[in-house]
Order: sequence, then structure tokens, then C-alpha cells
Amino acid sequence: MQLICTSDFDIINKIGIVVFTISIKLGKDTAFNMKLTFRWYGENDPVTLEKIRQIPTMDGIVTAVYDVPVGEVWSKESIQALKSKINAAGMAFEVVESVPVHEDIKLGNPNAAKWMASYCENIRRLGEAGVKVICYNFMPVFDWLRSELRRAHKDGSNSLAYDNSAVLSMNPLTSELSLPGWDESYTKEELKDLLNRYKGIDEEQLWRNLQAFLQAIIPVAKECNIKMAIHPDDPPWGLFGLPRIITDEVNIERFLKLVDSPANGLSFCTGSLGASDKNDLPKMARRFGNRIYFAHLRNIRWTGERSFEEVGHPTSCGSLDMYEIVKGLVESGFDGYVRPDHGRMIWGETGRFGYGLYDRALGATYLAGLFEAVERSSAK
Ligand code: DNO
Repeated sequence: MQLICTSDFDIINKIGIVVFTISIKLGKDTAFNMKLTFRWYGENDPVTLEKIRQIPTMDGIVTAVYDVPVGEVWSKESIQALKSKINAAGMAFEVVESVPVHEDIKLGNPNAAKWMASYCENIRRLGEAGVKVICYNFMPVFDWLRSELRRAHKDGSNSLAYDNSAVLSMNPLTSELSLPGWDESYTKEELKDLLNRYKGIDEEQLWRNLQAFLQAIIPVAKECNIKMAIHPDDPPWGLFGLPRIITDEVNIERFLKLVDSPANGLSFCTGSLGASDKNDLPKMARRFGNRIYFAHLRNIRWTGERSFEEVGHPTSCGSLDMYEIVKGLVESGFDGYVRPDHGRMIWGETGRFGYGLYDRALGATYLAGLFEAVERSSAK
């Protein structure tokens, strides 16, 4: 205090230098190994890069080229444009979610080879642009699926929810409901045709098709210094007679061995795997930590047999022990990319379901705090 009041310019200058040195040191000591990222849906996303960059400790953006049909090669210009925008906003572009897999590959039909070649070309182009991790999934026809988009909570927020009986009562061919994950680009006729084509595909056949895909892409990913990170099935059980296989510990072990390479890894999505109360997530985080390259960390609350609703990220808000999950990851040496996942809609926000700004930003700072605490106490 006394020193600061002095008018001696030199002393103030020295203090300035001292203070600066201390803050750098503090910054280092409080940093964590994981890299915090946020999903951004491109120019049309109301959650802008300028807003995202103001979330404390935000390192990078997770996004994709959205205007190219599934399976086609992304232009180098589009990839470069994404990278430049993200870098100009002060963040890194090192994770792509997703490069989607064409249904012909999952079906293992004669066109699969052609689509795999395009997939490999996308890996090469993304590698050239400095991308380090590519997230994808191998769920037939539907991606993530919910029965409700705005489940109301007592505190006035709302979120996505899944009620098994509601889903079982639906027929994807006749239902008028449009749910996230249901590809609206299919007409009813196309969807019917696609579902029919899956009739001969059971879990074992899907495993074989996945293995063929991995055998084609993993060597290319390795060459390009990219880690492939499969996203688990959400929810982790078969639906409408379609097989789902990235669902639990045993199957993930099997998946990693299909092509046992460091380039073949996981996106660890706690909300997806955690929908099944049989999945012990802290144990899985520990067991697979060295092959987890991307973590989607969010909480859910079980509401009945195969039913759940999405809640705020902290442990006390739901059924998953986020602290033990992060501890499991850190102690297994995880130093990959993390992103908060689906948020509730709070503070009157409207927008893309699960992907508003506010609750995901709260989730991001919560996760940053958890990692800082766990990493610093584990280092002792
Ligand atoms: C949902 C997302 C998934 C994920 C894909 C990865 O919010 O986590 O849609 O992006 O399954 O391919």
C-alpha cells in the first residue's frame, strides 16, 4: 500500500514487473492438463464465437462443415474458413464433431468402399488443417434421441428428457413428431426404405461393418496424426429394432481391440453411457482413460427404468458422480479435450435444444473447477 502510494516511477515500474511475474506463475500453477472446448454450430449459431471466448479458460471450438451431404468430401476452403474464424476469435480448432459416417458403410453394402475413401480424404484434409481429434458415431439411422425437448423443472428451467415408454409407443414411420436425432432430410418413404435395409443387420453384422470401416480409416488417421474418437450410442440400447453396439464397458473393450491402435479411441460421453445405470462411469473412465481423447461431461437424472432427464452439470443435480468421473480420467492420465454437453434452457434463453449458451457456460466453469481441484490434489 505504502509502496503504491509513492510517486517514485522506478519503484512502481519494478512493482509492475514483480506483479506481472507473480501472475504468470499463478496462472501456470492453476492450469490443468485437459483442454476446454465448446461446441459451435457455425455462422447460424446464435451462440457466437465472441460469446464463447468470454467463458473463462476456454481453449477451443468443436465444430464441423455442415453444408456438405453426409459422406461427401469437405472442401479445403470450408475447412480453412472455419479454422481462420475460430483462430481470429482467439481459440483453437483441433476437434471436429462430427465427420458423419454414411449409412452405406454401416450397412456394409457395395458402396461402402467409395464412402470410406471419401472419409479418408476428409481425415487427410482435417489433419493438414491441424485437427487432432475427430468425433463420429456408428449408430444406425438415428443419432441421439429424446422423447421430450422441454421437460419443465421446478426451478423454471427446462431440458431434454427420455421416457422409454413414450419412445416405445412411437413408430418412426408414422409418427408426426420430429425429434432431435431424427434426420429430417429423410422423407417417410426414404426412412422406410432405410429401416428395411437394416432388417438383415444384427449386432454381429454391425460389428463386422464397423471393423471394416476402422481397418480402412485408422491407418490413415495414424499417418495424419489424428485420433479417431467414437461417440457412444445415445441412449445406449437398441431402438426400433436397430442394433446399437457402443453401449457398455464390455463392448467398448471389444471396440478398442477391433483395431488396437492409439489412433482408435473414444469420445467419453457421460450423459450417453450414464443413461444406463449398469454402466459404472468412474470405473470406465479409469479403465479407458488412455484411449479417451474427447470427453463430453454432463449429468442426467434417472427417472425410471431406461428413462432420464438432463440436468445441470454438477454431481448434486443428477445421478452421475461427476467428481469421481473426472478423478478417474485424471488418474488414468487423460489430457485430452473436454466439453460441457447439453445444457438446460435457463434465464429465458431459447435456441438450439441442448445447445444454448448459459447452462453450458456454467457447466464449463464447473468442469474447469473440478479438473483444477482434482489435478492439483492428485499431483501432491
Ligand atoms: C449430441 C451429440 C451427438 C454427437 C454425435 C457424434 O449432442 O453428442 O450428436 O455429436 O453422436 O457423432
